[in-house]
Amino acid sequence: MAFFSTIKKLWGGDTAAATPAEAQAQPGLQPDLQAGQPAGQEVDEQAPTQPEAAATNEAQAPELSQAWRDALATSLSAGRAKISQWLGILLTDIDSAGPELWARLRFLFATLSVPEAEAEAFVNEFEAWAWAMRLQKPEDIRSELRYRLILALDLEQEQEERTNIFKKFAQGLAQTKARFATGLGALFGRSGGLDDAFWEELEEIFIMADMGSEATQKLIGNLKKRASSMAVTEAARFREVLSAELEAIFPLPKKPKVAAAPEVVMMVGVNGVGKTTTIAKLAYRARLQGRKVLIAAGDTFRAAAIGQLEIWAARVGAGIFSKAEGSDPAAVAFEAVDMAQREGFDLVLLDTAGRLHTQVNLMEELRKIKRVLEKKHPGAPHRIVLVIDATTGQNALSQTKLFHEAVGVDEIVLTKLDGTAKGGVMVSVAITHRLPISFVGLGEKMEDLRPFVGEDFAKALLGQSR
Ligand SMILES: Nc1nc2c(ncn2[C@@H]2O[C@H](COP(=O)(O)OP(=O)(O)O)[C@@H](O)[C@H]2O)c(=O)[nH]1
Ligand SMILES: [Mg+2]
Repeated sequence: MAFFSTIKKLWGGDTAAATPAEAQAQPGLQPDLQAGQPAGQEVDEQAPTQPEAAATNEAQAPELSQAWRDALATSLSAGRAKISQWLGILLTDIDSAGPELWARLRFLFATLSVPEAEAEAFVNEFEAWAWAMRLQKPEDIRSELRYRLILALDLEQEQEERTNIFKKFAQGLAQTKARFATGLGALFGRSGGLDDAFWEELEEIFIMADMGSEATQKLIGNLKKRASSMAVTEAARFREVLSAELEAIFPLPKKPKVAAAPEVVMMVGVNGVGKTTTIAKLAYRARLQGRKVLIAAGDTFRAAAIGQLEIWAARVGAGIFSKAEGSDPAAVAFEAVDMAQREGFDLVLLDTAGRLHTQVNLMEELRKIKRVLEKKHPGAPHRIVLVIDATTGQNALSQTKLFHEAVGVDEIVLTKLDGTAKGGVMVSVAITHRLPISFVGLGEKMEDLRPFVGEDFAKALLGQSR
């Protein structure tokens, strides 16, 4: 889903880009490139819904030079979504977030025939963000604007952005890879065949990369089968086998069926793993995709947890539902969904406690929340997302077992992959529990939560390029 409701059709929603000729064949989809004036300009001047701030900006909007308009038009008419090129043009000679940038963004959106109200909302929200964050440095503006455009225009699956994410991913995995790759390099450099010594050494490398013994045994078993089916018998060709196996290990997250709004996502995980931060990042993503998000403060165990969520909600533009410290979390869940139904929210992200007096209490509490949600809103919770911290290595595995047995986990978000050598734990979680990893946390910034692609993970780990 894209924030700009009509725009993604321009690129077919996938890497297959519509050429200008193809777009022309579909009236209404072709950016108005030749006109010199953005499409919808007339509507612009008398849009009754325009917020006051925007109207003021419009009045003082600087003239955009013809050369600049031409450069943008040429880039857009290339027929592919080239976000870095557009950004380069948008930000040429821009050194602060101000009227010139807003005018350029409005022109870009109008040229792409983005619905007027949605374009205005984008510009106003970005302006408010830049102001609130006091982030005026060109590199901060660029990175935030890029993320917002990618999500609003639904470009995350485009070739360029996938390569970009892959680079970040490879950086985040650098330490895991270092531990993994040195041993593998030596092993694959050997001239011999796949004898016992080979398998033993491989096993040791997996254990060292924090895969754990159970998962390692399974992986070795799979690799033996795969090597024989691929007819690979020598160490020098084993990289292909490992790469294929790693790519196949990760199940894809299921798309939840949401019969009636809101979609309810229950976030679980022990304290400190990054649950609250991840809720904020997910809320932010969903907001930039044009969804109305309600965050529910179900961790009523600590007052600080409620306060932290309230601040995040305000910062990312989400609604918040909270009750006093010590309230029944199941009541929070119930009332939050009630509020979401009444007020037309698309998505509810429910935070939960990560620590109670005993583990039994915590699991009981989570089961109760789940039951209450099921009763209140058929289909809910649509997803139970377990957040785990990659730096905890093998602990991640026991946490997955605990939560999965108690409430049934649908998918995993793995945080703090940046700066750990223990990324191998992803493989053991995937092999042991057959659970999909939907997102990975590659840092503390909002844009550092990115969709996980198993194939890219395998390539990054083995030092291959996309
Ligand atoms: N480096 C890094 N830090 C993270 C990531 N995700 C969360 N954190 C940090 O982990 C700490 C704990 O996060 P919090 O969301 O409060 O954890 P919670 O107790 O599970 O809710 C905070 O300092 C976060 O900034 C990540 O992907 N990378
Ligand atoms: Mg928390």
